[in-house]
Amino acid sequence: MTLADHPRHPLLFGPSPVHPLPRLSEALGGEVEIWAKREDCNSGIAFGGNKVRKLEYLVADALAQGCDTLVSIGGIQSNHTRQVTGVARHLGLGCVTVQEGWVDWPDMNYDTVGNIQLTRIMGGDIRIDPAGFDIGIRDSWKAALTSVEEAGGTPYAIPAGASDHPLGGLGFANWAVELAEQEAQHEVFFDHIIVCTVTGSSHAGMIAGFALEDVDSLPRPRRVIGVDASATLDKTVDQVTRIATQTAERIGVARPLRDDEITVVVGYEGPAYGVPDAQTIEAIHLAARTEGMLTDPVYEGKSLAGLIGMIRSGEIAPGSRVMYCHLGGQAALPAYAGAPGLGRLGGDVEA
Ligand code: 5PA
Repeated sequence: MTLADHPRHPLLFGPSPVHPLPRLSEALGGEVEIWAKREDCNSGIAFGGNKVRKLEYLVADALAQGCDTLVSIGGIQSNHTRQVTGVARHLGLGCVTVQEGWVDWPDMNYDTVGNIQLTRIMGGDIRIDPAGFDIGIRDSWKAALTSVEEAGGTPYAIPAGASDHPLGGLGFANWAVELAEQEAQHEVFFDHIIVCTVTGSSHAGMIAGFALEDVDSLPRPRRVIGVDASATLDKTVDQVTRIATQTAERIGVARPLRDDEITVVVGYEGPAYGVPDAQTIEAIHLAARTEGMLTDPVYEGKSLAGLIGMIRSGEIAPGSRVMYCHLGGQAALPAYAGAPGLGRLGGDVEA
């Protein structure tokens, strides 16, 4: 089977935009050319984001099965559950989302603004659960699925981040194919791809998608670098490896993946999932103040910190051309308004 054999229900505007970030590149020494591919503005549904891209494949399956309610899980400020709820509304389906206490964050508005506010506006059936951060399968999610059945509905099960699902990697395998087309249009080649990784299927899908490329036809080797923002590294690496392998098989990659195709870097995850540190804030400020490109303190601020750190350390060598995959997430920013540098005055970390 190939990627094109999998039914896809279109939810995006089309290919997500790509563009250079010349002032950010300049601020980091001007020797590495940085571009962004913008999943944060990929769709008109609920502000878009990486999950809408993944859901193109999952909802095609849900509709084919005749399901009437999407059931998923995330934290209180989950971007994923906001996007699942938006997609359900767009399709005229019901939606139940379990929202756990993944982050112990002291903002008094944490559980009313941002993603959860948007999910409530869309009329989502939100089930709050106090359990802490875990990307695995949870009993509360199984209970939500059962409750839909008991009420006479037909649920479609979407795990955290739409990742640990047979079709979870397809959206970002398609991202890799789309990027190669955009490279041809712009006559450029990206030797580094930077992506935030937590539940793993954005990163894993790309690995599988790029594994379809004929390496000998590329001008230079391509490295896909996942920047961990889970702070539970072993679980994320395990999940990325598993989903990349399954997805590669599913789309017809005719060889096992090599170890060097699966790279997760650490050091940018901050003190815990959902908690920024000084490098996260500095990264958010730098992209915002050089390019007007906004990022959040849970995911993209951390992958951006990774990009900045690897350019400064020389791990991404002068002469490289980098594609920063912006996966969305800005809707969480109001929930962090009490943090110095993210709303409250002070906390400026100048580059
Ligand atoms: C998320 C995830 P993966 O989960 O595919 O690894 O992507 C990480 C990621 N950037 C990166 C943004 C903006 C994200 O929202 N978010 C989760 C959520 O519940 O929102 C799945 C964790």
